[in-house]
Amino acid sequence: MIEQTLSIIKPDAVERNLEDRIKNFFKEKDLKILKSKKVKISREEASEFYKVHQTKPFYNDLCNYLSSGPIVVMILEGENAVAKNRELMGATDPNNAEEGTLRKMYGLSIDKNSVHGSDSVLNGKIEIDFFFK
Ligand code: IDP
Ligand code: MG
Repeated sequence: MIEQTLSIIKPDAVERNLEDRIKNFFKEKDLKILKSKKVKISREEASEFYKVHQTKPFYNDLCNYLSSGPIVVMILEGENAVAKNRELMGATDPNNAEEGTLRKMYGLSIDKNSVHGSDSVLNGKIEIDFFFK
C-alpha cells in the first residue's frame, strides 16, 4: 500500500551537512520526498512532538536535543513507507543498527542517532500534521 510517513534529519546530521546524502538515500530506495523544510523548533514544540515519551528518563534530554539546532522535516511517500523508512533507518541505537542503514552509517549515539521516522501510519499522519498543517 502507498503510505506517507514523517522523517526528520536531526540536529547532529544537519550540523554535519548530511541532508543531501540522506535525501538521496531515500530517493534511491524509492521513497519520494513530497515536502521538505528546514526548521528550528522550540523546546515546547519538541516536548509536544515527543510527548509519547514523557514518562521516560531520557525525555528531558530528548526535547532539549531536538530543539538544539536546525532540523529537516520531510514527508516521505512510497510502498509501505512507514516500515520501509524504519528499515532504512535501522535500530534506535546505532551500535545495534544493521550495516547499510542510516543510523549505522551516520548515527553517533543512541541520542544523536541522526534520523527520526514515524512508527505507524496513524502516528505518521499525526506527525505530518504537526509540521505541515
Ligand atoms: P525511535 O527513534 O527508533 O523510534 P524511540 O524509542 O521512539 O526510538 O525513542 C525516540 C528517541 O529517543 C530515539 O530516537 C533516541 O534519540 C531517544 N532515545 C531512545 N531511547 C533512549 C535511551 O535509552 N537513552 C537516550 N535516548 C534515547
Ligand atoms: Mg519512535
